[in-house]
Amino acid sequence: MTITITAFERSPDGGQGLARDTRVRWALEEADQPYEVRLVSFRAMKEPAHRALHPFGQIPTYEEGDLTLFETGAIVLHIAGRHASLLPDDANARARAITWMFAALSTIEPPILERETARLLEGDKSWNQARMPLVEQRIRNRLEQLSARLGNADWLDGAFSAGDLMMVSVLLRLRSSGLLDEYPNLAAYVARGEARPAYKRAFDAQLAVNTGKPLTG
Ligand code: GTB
Repeated sequence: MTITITAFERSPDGGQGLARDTRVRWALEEADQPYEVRLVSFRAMKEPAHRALHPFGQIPTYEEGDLTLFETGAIVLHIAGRHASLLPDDANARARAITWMFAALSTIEPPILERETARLLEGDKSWNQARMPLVEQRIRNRLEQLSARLGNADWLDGAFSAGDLMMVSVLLRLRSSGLLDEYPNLAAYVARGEARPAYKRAFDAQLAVNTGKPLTG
């Protein structure tokens, strides 16, 4: 059955992998699942046809036959559930990998989003300069804890899983902040994720949409 996802017609980052369709594309590439992409404009995202797929008027969405999903956590979990390359068969290992997916979305991503909101939407407020160090410290606290847990391992719990896919996707949002570089094992962890052929295919496909250049090879 054809899988169709939605993505920005024009991403604010020019297709540098920050929009959340990247993690869905990455999961589909890891699972070797072909998919189609329907591009939507910011205006179309808020119209009834798209809101019927996504109540909050956002991307990405996922359609497969009569199934429609939104929320990248749910979408990646759905894809991963059918592919041992993303979620191990062993019940306990599978539950732990899912735990890391939730940790990425519920514990690590919120302070990172808070920083983005503070920068992009509150940069002109008089109190922004005083608040920013507090926001960044909250990120550092989480990175320090994550760094301690990862240690010298390649991935968070044995083999690469959907937990790593989600964690790397979330950490990537810190790329331009310099914060990740304060934790060399986390910076190396993210680089390992980005070096995966499936990630590269996902990244290139998103970039091609935004540059208008066709994919090669
Ligand atoms: N919790 C939802 C999920 O995980 O699926 C969040 C979905 C979401 O935030 N979607 C964003 C969106 O549709 C795109 S990814 N925004 C438009 C809107 O709300 O009107 C967030 C994003 C977008 C662009 C960049 N960038 O270019 O740097 C980074 C992150």
